[in-house]
Amino acid sequence: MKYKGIIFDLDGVICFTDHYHYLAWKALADEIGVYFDETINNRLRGVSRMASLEIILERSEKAYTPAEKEQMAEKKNGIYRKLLEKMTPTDLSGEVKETLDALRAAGAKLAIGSSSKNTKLILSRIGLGGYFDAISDGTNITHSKPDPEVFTKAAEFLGLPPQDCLVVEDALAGIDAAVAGGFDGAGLGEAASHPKVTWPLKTFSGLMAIES
Ligand code: B16
Ligand code: MG
Repeated sequence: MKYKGIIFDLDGVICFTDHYHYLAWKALADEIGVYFDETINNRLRGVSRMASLEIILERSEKAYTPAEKEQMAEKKNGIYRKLLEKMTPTDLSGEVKETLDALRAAGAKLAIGSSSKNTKLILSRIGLGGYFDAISDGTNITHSKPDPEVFTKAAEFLGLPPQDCLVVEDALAGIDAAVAGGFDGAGLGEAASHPKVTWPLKTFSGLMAIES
């Protein structure tokens, strides 16, 4: 086995909560009269909740106080969490589950490295509560991607140095974070085209080819 540990991003890699993020931000943006679309939403991948709000407010003519911003972020999170209630274990694809099981059977330790503060809720909705050997998420970091903290912590929780771990990401900011932390990175979606990605992937199960 090439890597002793594999650290997976959540949104856009293990499951597809990105559309729910979009719907929740769109509802907030419409309410405050700010233009927002799927292209702007792409810039929010892997970016923390408050940093995402700042990106949305780039198009706002009105300036908001920190307290108002907190309120807006909380409102978005309420809408988002309501949407997460729709998720069930059928939202975990067979391809993802079978690949995770096969990587574990081959001896790899598996961790989550996600910016989301809703990570544990999402994992339990899709039937993966308790599945991972370690979880590093938005609740244990002070700097979000492209800072490597979320992955450095995940490796620490696994008891492995970064050079023994692979990071799997869908966001450009996520691959930047992996590189900054000294990790090899596997990229899905737009992250596959990052100039510094170690392994560009077409599908999640493509991970098996790296590991064999
Ligand atoms: P929350 P990831 C990220 O998840 C999302 O891609 C990003 O859009 C979101 O703003 C961020 O989590 C924070 O999420 O509001 O639930 O704390 O891709 O790092 O798994
Ligand atoms: Mg992601």
